[in-house]
Amino acid sequence: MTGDDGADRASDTVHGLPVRRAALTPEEQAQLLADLREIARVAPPFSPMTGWGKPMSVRITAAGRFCWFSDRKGYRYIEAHPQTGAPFPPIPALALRLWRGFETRADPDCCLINQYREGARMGLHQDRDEADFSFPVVSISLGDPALFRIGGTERKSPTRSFWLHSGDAMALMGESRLAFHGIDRIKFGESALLRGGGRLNLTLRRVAPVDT
Ligand code: MD6
Ligand code: FE
Repeated sequence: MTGDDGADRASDTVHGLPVRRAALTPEEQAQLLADLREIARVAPPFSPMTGWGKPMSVRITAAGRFCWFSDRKGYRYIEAHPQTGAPFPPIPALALRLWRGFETRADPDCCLINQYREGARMGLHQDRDEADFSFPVVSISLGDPALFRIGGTERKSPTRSFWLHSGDAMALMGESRLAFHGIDRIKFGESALLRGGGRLNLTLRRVAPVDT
């Protein structure tokens, strides 16, 4: 049965996407947050430039081998922090556990960390710079609720949206792996997890091909 919010309780899907509500307990969310604070200490978040030369409203950093990066030359994955030149820290164990609930062939080699402060959003985009689209992109939300918009594989395809809450895990995989998606807005200050409000989103991916 599908309700007004697009949720199908029997199979845990929302608008056809696998969504695991409250995949992390409040204690696990606090642990993951502590892990992310340590990552941000050694790999400080930065605001990549958009194609139009304007900084993104979201700040990003990463764990794992790769981090997504964008400047006037375009976007790509990098293996060293743009300011410190250091490699990125290892992916937190709790994040790997959630990934393995969606994909067991190989672990991710990139955990992108997006930081939303008041007014931050993310425009409609596709994630298509990875080598093998048979691997999912797994998303983990922490902090304030976010209105996630999902469309089809063309920018003009119709879109639908639903709220992601702290502790939710979700994946773009199969049919939806190359769907356009974005974050319309954040209910700033609603969650007590982050002091001062805001949202953190982790997206786990496999950037490099898996050796067979
Ligand atoms: C966000 N998420 O939730 C942005 N990408 O802040 C994404 O861009 C995303 O949630 C690929 C797969 C799942 C996602
Ligand atoms: Fe994305």
